[in-house]
Amino acid sequence: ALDETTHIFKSKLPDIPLPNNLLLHEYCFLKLPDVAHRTCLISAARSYTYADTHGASRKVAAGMSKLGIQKGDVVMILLPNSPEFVFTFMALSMLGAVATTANPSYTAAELSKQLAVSNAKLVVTLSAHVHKLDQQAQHHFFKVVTVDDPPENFSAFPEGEESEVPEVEISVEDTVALPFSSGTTGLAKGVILTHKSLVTSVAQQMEGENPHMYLKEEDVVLCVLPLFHIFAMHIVMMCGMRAGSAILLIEKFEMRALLDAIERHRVTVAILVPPLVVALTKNSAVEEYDLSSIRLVMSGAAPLGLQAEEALRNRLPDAIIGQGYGMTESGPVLTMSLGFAKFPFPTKSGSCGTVVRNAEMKIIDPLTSFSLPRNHHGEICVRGSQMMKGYLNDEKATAETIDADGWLHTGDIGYVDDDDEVFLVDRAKELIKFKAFQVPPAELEDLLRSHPSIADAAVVPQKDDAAGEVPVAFVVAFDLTEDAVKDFVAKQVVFYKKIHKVYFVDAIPKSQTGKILRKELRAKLDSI
Ligand code: AYL
Repeated sequence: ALDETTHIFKSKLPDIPLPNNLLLHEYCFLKLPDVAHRTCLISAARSYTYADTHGASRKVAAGMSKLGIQKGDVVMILLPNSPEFVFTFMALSMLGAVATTANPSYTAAELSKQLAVSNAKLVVTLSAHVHKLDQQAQHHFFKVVTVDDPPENFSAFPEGEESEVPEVEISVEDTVALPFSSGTTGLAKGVILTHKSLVTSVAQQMEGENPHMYLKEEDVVLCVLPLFHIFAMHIVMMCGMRAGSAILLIEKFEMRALLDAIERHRVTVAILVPPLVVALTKNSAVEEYDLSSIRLVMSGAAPLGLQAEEALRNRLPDAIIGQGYGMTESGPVLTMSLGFAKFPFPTKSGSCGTVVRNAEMKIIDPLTSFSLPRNHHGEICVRGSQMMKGYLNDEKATAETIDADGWLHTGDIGYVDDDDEVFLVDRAKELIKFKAFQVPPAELEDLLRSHPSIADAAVVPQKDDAAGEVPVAFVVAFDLTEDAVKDFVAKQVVFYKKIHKVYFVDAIPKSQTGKILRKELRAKLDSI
């Protein structure tokens, strides 16, 4: 049966009309008239109703407009989980401007790259981070505002009057978010997500007679994962607001504080990554708290071990537990557990869910590119209007990811079983995932090669119990110690990109076209 026939997989749920004529902020605030006085955001300092959140977003939109932010301008949001993150994001959507989000733990070098590539005009941040924003770097000028008291020579978070929000003509094809991702190969690139792609993606979860992911107004959704990453940005902020749920913003992860917040605010929906699932099952403090309010747990963004999944079921016997599988470029959700649906379907442990509605999925043979039937392993491809438009200013990388027929190639290896459930088995792309954080090997290789005593380098993942994977380096060097190599990298990157082990070699194995033979290096690691 392995011929050219196209085996296309669809959701078990019927396609629906998509509301993707709406702009993202209009869609996220669609329930405003009904839920105006319900809680939207809960932060340590205070809570905001939907009316408060909408009003504050409009005031920020007016303020940013006065600062000169116009349609199409890119603004970097460099904030921890906070109400101001949400206000700024929604304000940018209202202005037809673009939010590029970054990790506040990034180093100055990492930030200046993203600022330059995205051509950001403004950074919204905390005073603690302004020292990392080098306005001279790469000859790229941008303004900085802080949401707390600004240090000398910096400005405060702009707020105008709601009546001052300018009238802007915005198309659903315009970019609204520009998260960065390295995709299947190379350096981090700006991922162009339009109003249409994100509205489609939220609608794929939230709409229809049987929504694929059923959230209610009464739900309290945990936001402990960072909003700067597409996972929480999409499923917690956008889906949570569309549903009219309350969103509990956790600024900084600390186990006891988290457990206390879950208990105190009666969290019903917990969106997690695998290391947090493991923490919830292994940490003995968990037993001291009442977590019985949790009705749904979703894990995503990295592989969840079967043992961790089972242990969580034992810990929370009444909760629905399942996974979502996404990729920044795919807008982001590809599959989600149908156990989360309003009228749920039975699901199996280890499954990443079923492809979302109004989308197509196929599994292709990596060598022949022919599509494969059920139960055969191959590269997962997806197609639908939720996908990114492409990478910013990078036609080559875009063409390598989205083919001429509109299929997005994920670089993930998996299969679809007899019940339409998708299982991931491997990652064929370069990307390393430390916990659920992206580590692009190409970036670390460039950095290593910039060292005067390093002639060549390759970075690959090594399996790790705590982090899933950690980056390790093979280097061709003279007169260097392992610690010197590690320190050189550690000083210039965020904590999760640090090199954990260095192997000195005579040469990096490469193909005739000069591509690093990563499989060979990974096999070498397995034999060490
Ligand atoms: P990025 N299991 C295993 N690997 C996963 C899973 C999963 N459930 N989800 C994502 N990955 C890996 O761009 C996979 O290799 O987005 C994928 O190509 O940082 C890569 O992570 C993409 O990494 C959701 C559910 C968003 C998940 C996401 C994931 C966003 C991670 C929305 O509802």
